Amino acid sequence: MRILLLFGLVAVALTDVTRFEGEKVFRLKPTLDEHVTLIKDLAKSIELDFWKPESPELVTIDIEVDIHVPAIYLDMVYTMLQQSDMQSEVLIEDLQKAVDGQADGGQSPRTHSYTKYNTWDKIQSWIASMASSNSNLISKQVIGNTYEGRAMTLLKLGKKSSSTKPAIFMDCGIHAREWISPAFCQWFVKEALSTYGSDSQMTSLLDQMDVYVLPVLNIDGYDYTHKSNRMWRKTRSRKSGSSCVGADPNRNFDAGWCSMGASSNPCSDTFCGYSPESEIEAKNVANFIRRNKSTIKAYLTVHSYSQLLLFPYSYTYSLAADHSELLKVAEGASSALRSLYGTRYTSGPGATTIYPAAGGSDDWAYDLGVKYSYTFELRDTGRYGFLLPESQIKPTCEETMLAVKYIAAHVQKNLY
Ligand code: DDK
Ligand code: ZN
Ligand code: ZN
Repeated sequence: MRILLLFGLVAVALTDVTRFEGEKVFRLKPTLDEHVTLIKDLAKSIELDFWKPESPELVTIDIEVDIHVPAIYLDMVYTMLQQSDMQSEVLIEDLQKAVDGQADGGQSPRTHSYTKYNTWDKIQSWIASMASSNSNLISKQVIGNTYEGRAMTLLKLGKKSSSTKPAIFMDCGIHAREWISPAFCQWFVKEALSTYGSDSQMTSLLDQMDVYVLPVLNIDGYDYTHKSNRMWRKTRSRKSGSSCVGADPNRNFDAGWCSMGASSNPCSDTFCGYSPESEIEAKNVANFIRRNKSTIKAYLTVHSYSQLLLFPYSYTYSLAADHSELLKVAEGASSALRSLYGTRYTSGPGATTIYPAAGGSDDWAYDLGVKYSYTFELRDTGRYGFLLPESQIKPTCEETMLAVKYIAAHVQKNLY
């Protein structure tokens, strides 16, 4: 009997997948201080999943607030909305339907695909095969392991050279649920390899510079979103004394750490961690960039959603020393992006364009001396949010390529 019970528990643990039947995503528009207070109070009393901004502490007046509400709290939220005069709309009627609808091509393919959201296992073997098939243009190196022991493999793109070349560093998948981000890093690697030699800009970029690509930074979290909870954001680190798992890797870098727009509550989605670089994934990336700080000229980090191109600072309202150049390049990159499908991006410093957020990788890299430091928030603006349909992977990646190439061209122009 005990044995049976044990087997039962193990079986439940192995198949414990969070489902979202009947759950909704609302967009609230707080226009009064009372609205803001109401949202924050609600977040204290019930379990809400903040999509935008990513935690209740970041809610302010006159911004859009997208929240995912579990079915059991729907009545409560409707009542609250009726009693206040806050404007609101339902973005997603049934979250489980949206999750299921994200893969619009039927069953998941056996093989890796650039127009699907690949699992970590598929991405891992894709990394291995990319690195072994194009040895004149690509190599790989492990920069450390994740909390759960997965190897963080960095791809280095660029024509082989006997001397050290200046480089651009790009990571994707800092946040687990932002699936379009790793899809973009994979797309970038494919495009770089397949257009080298035919596209003059890509050829000159990879002749003169190296581009380091980390396809998934938060691998443990990404794997968890495929296997257990699609809406997970943080790492998967555990600490004795807390029942809550993980920290926000984009609040864990040593840049005004945990001072504003981050939470010291281990259960929060914007938990800054127990100390700067307490998350091994952040530490591994920071160590690599520190070691190569003299060659790394640009740092790009890819997130979703909101269609923003952000640059320092987010931990302070002060403008970066290079503000006007960073803004000019961001605006150029945004208009290059828009030229393809008309997708509109907003650019500006993080603190005023999205929200104050200390401990971000972009601010950290910038203060280390990496001047061209940018955070992308890819499609969309909330219709699907994190559940961007696979049919949008291709257009999103195509347009984002134009922005990344625009920034790279500017970096290249300013090398010597
Ligand atoms: O980490 C965040 O909350 C978003 C991406 Se989901 C970016 C915030 C601005 C850049 C942080 N330095
Ligand atoms: Zn993110
Ligand atoms: Zn985001």
